[in-house]
Amino acid sequence: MNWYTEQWSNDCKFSIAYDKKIYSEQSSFQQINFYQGKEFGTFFTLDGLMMVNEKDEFIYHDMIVHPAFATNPNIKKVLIIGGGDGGTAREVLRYPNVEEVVMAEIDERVFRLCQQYLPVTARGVEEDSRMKLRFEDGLEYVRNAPDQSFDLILVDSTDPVSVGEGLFTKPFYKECYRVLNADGILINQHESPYFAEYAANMKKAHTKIKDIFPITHVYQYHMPTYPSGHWLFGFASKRLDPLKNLNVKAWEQFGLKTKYYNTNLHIGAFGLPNYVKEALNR
Ligand code: AAT
Repeated sequence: MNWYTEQWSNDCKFSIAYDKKIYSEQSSFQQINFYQGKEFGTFFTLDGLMMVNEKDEFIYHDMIVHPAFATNPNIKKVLIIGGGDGGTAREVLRYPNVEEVVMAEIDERVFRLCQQYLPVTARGVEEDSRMKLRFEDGLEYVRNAPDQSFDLILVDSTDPVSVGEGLFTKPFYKECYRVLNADGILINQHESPYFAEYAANMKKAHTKIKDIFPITHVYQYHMPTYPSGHWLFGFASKRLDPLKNLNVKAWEQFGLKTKYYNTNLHIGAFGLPNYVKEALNR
């Protein structure tokens, strides 16, 4: 039996049995590996960390996309930063009102390999005429984007090491604020409260975002293959509040069938455990 093993903390490891290592490449940015196993199907890792697998990707991709659309059902222009597997774009493109989706992904190889090996997330994304693919650093992309040019920014990024580091900095969040319009929403990959290293990243991100956006929240979901299984997204905006402005009727009118998200869960997801509230000073 072959085992893919990931170090979750100094003293804790997580393993998945796999039948085949499908592909391996060192791109200009990171080590990309694809595996195939029985429990999670096909999965890929970047620099030895789980990114996406066929079995639990619906949880992450539902939760990064739908809470923002249930808060503002009129979102038309979306910027995805990272998200090279295509899963976030796939969910955004289900909304008929969306007119334009820019995906700024630093590593084109991730996208091309997912088109080949992970069609569950990548299929059909490039073919949608609303999609604009930009293979460049997300930080550079927002620096060069005009003021108030997006309704929604989704930061679907790796952890803040190597290429993902710039996406957890104050200058980046400031640029996001500038390029969002008055009803703009920023959702960001917000790490995890449980293991110390991830909790430190979570705290750093929240402190910086709180200094820039008037409305900030953190919401949780259960991600079986990410360290500890307890993972977070940040919600930041200029005006809209994900609880006060939640528009259940409008979201239900979209008629989307989702496997994880629903509007009751939306409300619950923003209720954080006490130790997380404390760590975030909320
Ligand atoms: N949809 C869930 C998958 C990911 S992958 C995150 C993507 O972010 C990768 O394709 C990576 O190449 C891209 N990325 C990293 N840094 C940058 C950057 N500076 N600009 C643009 N794209 C970037 C998220 C997994 C989350 C894992 C949590 N443990």
